[in-house]
Amino acid sequence: KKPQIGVVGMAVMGKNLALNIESRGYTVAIFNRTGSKTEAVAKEHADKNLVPSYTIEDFVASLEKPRRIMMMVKAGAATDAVIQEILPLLDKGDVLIDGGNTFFKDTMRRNAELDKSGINFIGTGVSGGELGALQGPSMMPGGQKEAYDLVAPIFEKIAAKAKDGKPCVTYIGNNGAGHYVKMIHNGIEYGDEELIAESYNLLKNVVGLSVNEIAAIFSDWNKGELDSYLIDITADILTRKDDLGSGEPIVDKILDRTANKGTGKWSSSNALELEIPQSLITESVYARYISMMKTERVAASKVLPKPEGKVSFDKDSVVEMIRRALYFSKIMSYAQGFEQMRIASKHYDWNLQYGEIASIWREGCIIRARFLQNITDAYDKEPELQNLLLDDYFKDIAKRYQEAVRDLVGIAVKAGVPIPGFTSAITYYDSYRAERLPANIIQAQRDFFGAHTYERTDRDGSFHYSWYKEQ
Ligand code: NBP
Repeated sequence: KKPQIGVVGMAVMGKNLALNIESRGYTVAIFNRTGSKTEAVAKEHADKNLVPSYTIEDFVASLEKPRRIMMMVKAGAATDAVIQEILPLLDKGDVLIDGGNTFFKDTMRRNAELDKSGINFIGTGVSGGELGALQGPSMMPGGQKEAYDLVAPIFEKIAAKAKDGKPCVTYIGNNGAGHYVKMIHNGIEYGDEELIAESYNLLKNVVGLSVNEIAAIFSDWNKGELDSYLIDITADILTRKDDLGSGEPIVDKILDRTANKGTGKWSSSNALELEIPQSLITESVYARYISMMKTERVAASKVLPKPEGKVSFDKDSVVEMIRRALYFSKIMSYAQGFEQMRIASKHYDWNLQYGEIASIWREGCIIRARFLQNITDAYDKEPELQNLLLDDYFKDIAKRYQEAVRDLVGIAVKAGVPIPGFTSAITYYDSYRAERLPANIIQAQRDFFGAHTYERTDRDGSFHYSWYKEQ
């Protein structure tokens, strides 16, 4: 039987995705630039319906038509190189899929270029890491709708399934929409990770709890509204001991520097480009950057004074205060992420379905969490919802939890512990709900020094004040 789909790229993601597809009853063609990798996969899984090829020509020729080819190669130049090699071998109506972590504008460009030759191009976000690829990722495909329909049966089989049985994949929109939504997913992931790290820092260095005690707290939090993959693995991480034998928790041995692959930065730059407030993700990106300045921080820690006053708080209530602040701040982060998608959807003409997007993140991906159901419910109730905070459920959480965030921010600032995520969350909340911001002063300044004119509260039009005229 001819393979119904082919996978290019036999590194961990491509291999696991090919095995996942095969396990759902398909025959899968496999190819990798370095043939030995293809050979190793074929040998290791000789009992499976995998068809290895060692030239790109053989690989393309082996496939059922219209061909479905999924690329799982390094994003960027490698993806362009593979497209250039494959393109002359394809026929009109074939579907080329890029499952890499590609920048959405590259996908828009490739989609438009390939469309000229009648080749369909789908850019799909794939989240869930290597285990997700093998067992069921969350997938965010964008491109020609009719091309998506050709791969939908396969994608729906290989994707993770939510508790209601729905596959965690849905058509996102034209050209780069899928990779855009994956980019926002990754930005949100940065925010979630940062908020969890800040909570750990406060529990450890302000409350003074042990790593074991913090593990138990996270584990407990995971039973309630914070129930999510990232809280769950953090609880697990905190229970692990050093594998090099010191007997200490492994987290105490891990250096406090976090690199990044750039997807958080993409979300933030796009927010700046479209002029959308995206402070929590952006602060999370900055937090990673400042973490990388370890040598400078160590030197500064020796010369810059720390706060002198003592912080006082009620030990019994502070853990619940942190839990509330974490949930409140997570909601602010998602409110910003969905706001960004709403504005981008108009800007790039995608018609994104926000409830559907939240629903395909419920399982399979790194940000999977119980509260995504609340987001889906909010958009089911009101598809044109301006901001998540205006939904009754989220409004009620904000009402009940805001005090905890305010108290916690006070404690942390007094203690001198950085909380860029929590502070940006409460600042966003207070800015978004502010009837009047001090932007009148900025307008006046701009009109004063640059004659940029100003708008008035009591009549339409633009005005210029004679700042230099004697009163
Ligand atoms: P890598 O991102 O490490 O890429 C390695 C693959 O790219 C190999 O198959 C390699 O072939 C191929 N490749 C390169 Br590099 N340059 C090439 C070229 N010029 N022509 C043809 N092939 C080329 O693999 P990965 O970690 O499996 O990830 C694959 C994609 O999935 C990436 O875009 C990644 O960002 C994305 N992703 C990864 C994860 C994850 O958890 N790892 C999660 C979600 C998405 P070779 O063997 O001949 O060098």
